[in-house]
Amino acid sequence: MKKRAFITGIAGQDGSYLSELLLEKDYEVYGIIRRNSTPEHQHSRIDHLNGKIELEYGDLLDVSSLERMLGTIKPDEIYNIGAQSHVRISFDIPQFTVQTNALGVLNILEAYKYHCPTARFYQASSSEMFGRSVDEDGYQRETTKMEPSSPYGCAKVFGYNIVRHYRFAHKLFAVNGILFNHESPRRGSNFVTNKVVKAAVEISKGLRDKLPLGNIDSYRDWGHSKDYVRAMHMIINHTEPDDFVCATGISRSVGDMCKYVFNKLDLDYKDYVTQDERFMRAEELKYLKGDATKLRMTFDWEPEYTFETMMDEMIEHWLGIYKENSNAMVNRISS
Ligand code: G4F
Repeated sequence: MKKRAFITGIAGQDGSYLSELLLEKDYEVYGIIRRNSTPEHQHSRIDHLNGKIELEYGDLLDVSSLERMLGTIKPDEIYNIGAQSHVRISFDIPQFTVQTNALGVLNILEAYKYHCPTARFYQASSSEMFGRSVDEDGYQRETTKMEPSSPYGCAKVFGYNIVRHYRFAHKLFAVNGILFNHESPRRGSNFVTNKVVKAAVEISKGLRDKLPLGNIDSYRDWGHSKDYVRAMHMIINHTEPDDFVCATGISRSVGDMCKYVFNKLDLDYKDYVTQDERFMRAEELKYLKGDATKLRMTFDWEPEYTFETMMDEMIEHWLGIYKENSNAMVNRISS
């Protein structure tokens, strides 16, 4: 019989790549999408999977929808990757963020415990949980103390801990993947990589002349979402339930990333990037760099993309969009 996977956040960047991976592995794939007033934008990342995956309306805050889905589907694997995933926006909507990213995890764990306790459960935990705490060697790893510094990070710490609690208290196969930043052409264009690539391409086409950003001196460890969903599948299929960091181990500043992208388009980012208070954070994490030794040693996991091949793919994506439609989505200010 085919394995069944249930994915929250299926319409997002990771949900779409994960669905593709699981379909390749011959899974039946189910997922929930949240009701949205502009449904045509909601499926854009999974339109190509139409007819291959099963979608229903649901929400991490709507326990009845979770119970109905888990009770009827009886999945073998549950991937909880739905969230309010934007760190800066979590300062604007802290209560919604905490409800979804913390209480939402508890809601789905309860439905899992009651309706399909023999399934395996993956929780999308985040490097934001470490916050301002960095080990002496400059890395963050599974043993690093957690000192989150955003409503998003605080909520993710709750999610991480409640998953571990359900593992130990109720003997459930519930695990955390602690993922550092991961990007792709499917990344929302209000996250910094895709915001920069989209704007740089627009500038190269003469469609705009400035790119307002927040802090360009912060460092991030950027990998590719496709590599990271492979890690999710390995983690949930381990011989025993455990938690793993997933990262490249290489950190670059936002400014370095801008330099790479603009150079590729024969531009100098310093001529276009401005600093805008709107995109600064009440508390910034200056330096994130992950140590994924445990993941690499346990599963032989290695990223297939480098920073350069990933950014090149994103640049090609936006160049392709503007080739097709020279006025596509210009000048939308994003967070
Ligand atoms: O792309 P970002 O918004 O990602 P951030 O905040 O690091 O969070 C992402 O990665 C986390 C894993 O570590 C996930 F848990 C989370 O869900 C999300 O996927 O910002 C990256 C850096 C930050 O330092 C930010 O301050 O870029 C800086 N930045 C500078 N200007 C900007 C901007 N970020 C955004 N979004 N927009 C700007 O204009």
